[in-house]
Amino acid sequence: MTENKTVVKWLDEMKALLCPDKVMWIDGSEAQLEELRKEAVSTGEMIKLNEEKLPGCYLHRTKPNDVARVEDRTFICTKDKETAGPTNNWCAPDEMYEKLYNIARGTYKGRTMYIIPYSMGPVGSPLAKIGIEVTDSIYVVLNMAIMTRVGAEVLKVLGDSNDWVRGLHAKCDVNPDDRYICHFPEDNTIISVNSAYGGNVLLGKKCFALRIASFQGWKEGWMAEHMLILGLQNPKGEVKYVAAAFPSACGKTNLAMLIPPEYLRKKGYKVWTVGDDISWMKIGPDGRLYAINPENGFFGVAPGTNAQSNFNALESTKKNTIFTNVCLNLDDNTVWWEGLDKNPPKNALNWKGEPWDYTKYDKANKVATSGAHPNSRFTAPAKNCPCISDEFDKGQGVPISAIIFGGRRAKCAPLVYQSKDWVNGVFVGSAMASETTAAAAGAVGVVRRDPMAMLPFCGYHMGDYFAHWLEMGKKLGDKAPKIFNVNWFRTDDEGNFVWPGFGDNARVLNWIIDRCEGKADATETAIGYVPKPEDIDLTDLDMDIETLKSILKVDKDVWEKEAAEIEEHYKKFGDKLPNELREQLNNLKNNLSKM
Ligand code: OXD
Ligand code: MN
Repeated sequence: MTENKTVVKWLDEMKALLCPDKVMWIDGSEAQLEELRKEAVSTGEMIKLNEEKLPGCYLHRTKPNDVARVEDRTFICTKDKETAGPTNNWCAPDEMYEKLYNIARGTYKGRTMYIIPYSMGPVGSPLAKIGIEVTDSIYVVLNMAIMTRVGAEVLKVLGDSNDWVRGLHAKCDVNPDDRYICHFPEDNTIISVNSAYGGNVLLGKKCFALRIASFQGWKEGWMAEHMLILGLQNPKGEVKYVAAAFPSACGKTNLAMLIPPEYLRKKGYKVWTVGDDISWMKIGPDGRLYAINPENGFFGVAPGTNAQSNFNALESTKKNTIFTNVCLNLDDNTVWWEGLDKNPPKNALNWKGEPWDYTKYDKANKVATSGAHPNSRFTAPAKNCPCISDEFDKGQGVPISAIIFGGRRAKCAPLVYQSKDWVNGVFVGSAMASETTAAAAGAVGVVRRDPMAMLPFCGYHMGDYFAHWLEMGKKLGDKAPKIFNVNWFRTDDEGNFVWPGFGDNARVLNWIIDRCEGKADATETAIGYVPKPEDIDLTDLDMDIETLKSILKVDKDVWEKEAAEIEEHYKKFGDKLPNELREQLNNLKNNLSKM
């Protein structure tokens, strides 16, 4: 399909290494994808679901040992260990190539090598980048065909260029002891072996669009971030765009597809989704920051998704979707997951494909007793989403007015606050943290620092990453987006969430946009600008202003402890920590001492 010499050479090397029986270029045509779906059904790799209720939908089950991303087996292999920094696993490239090639050698024997040319971002967009993934998995091909733009067009855009990311995926025998997800940012190369689970094998997503792309952005002067992008439309029909970074499992997909409460909808407010997980941002010709979603679909967590929590996500999964590790309802050949509705199927197979008895479900032991795996997923085309933005497919990107950070903090961060300026905002992002919940393994309430929600995804030294953020701020000057922090998860003395969250988060988004436009007032506090309580609209909400005040409060003792923890967190970065951030921490401590 191409005469690009760099592509041909690498593919020759891959064929010699992997020894496939057959080679197939993925051209992106519906006819070819349909053949592959049929083949996957015939071998049992996928199950065709009820064509009337879920047209074009399939179920796939991974091995029980292969159900999530594996951070402890994820490596950044740069020549110098220092380049990868203290937050990444590192191995010397030569050593890792040798190890991985030994693992992958000959493992495509008896299999087909699928070659997937794909674009991250609309094909031909000035913000897009190209990758080629080879894989021995039809599941990977079909997921990539949803999550990225795949096909011959991509190679036309690539032409003779060497600016493309090499991706080798080999299932091997899905042995967790030999599972590695490795990135060679200096060679634009990704190698993933012994897994067949989404986040480890759909190499366009976390591997390329975050780990490799963050490195590229650092070198080339742009940003690859773990952020949703949404447009908030006001009653005049104007749309303002925000990008928001939250750690995994803090509701990015829900915020991206939010439906405002009825009274705001009636006034004409609406949210348009541009992306739910990743944002690539570049300074545009007018000096503002423009963002695209490099993906073409949603790889969302199924459990908890329902018509109330996220109507738009649920709608997105109703056709042409691949479900992974959910529960199969044998009565009508549809799917189910915990939190979908209150009617678990009576005649069903669980995520492992075993007969499932819903009465035995035990919240304390979900993996063993649930119908769907807690990390089960849907891979749904973005164009299925009822609120997908008109801008989604346009390559020029959307201008970002505000950047929002956030996490789960029971007592610390207020519902929302605005940083004092860009540098202060970078400080807020660098100190971002989330508390573990009962849903995650390990102790409850443990604070995990996750700067800019990039801890598992930053492809280089995080000290350099903070410096890059500061550098971008200098370039943007007064055109820089305003930076905010939100916390939907403040709890009362009984441990109940105070803020209703979900659609009501639109009330907070409105304040954020008003601040960007200089239309709302605020109170300056030690940490930044906090809303005047009367500026958060509580119409139709069962909440009084005193309760709202309680979650806008900045508590001196809590924040002094927080500042001490940030100081500890900063030690990791050694002398790569930018001085500006050290100063910011000192300012915070000073401000608190005056409280
Ligand atoms: C994801 C994640 O899967 O952040 O998007 O873990
Ligand atoms: Mn994510």
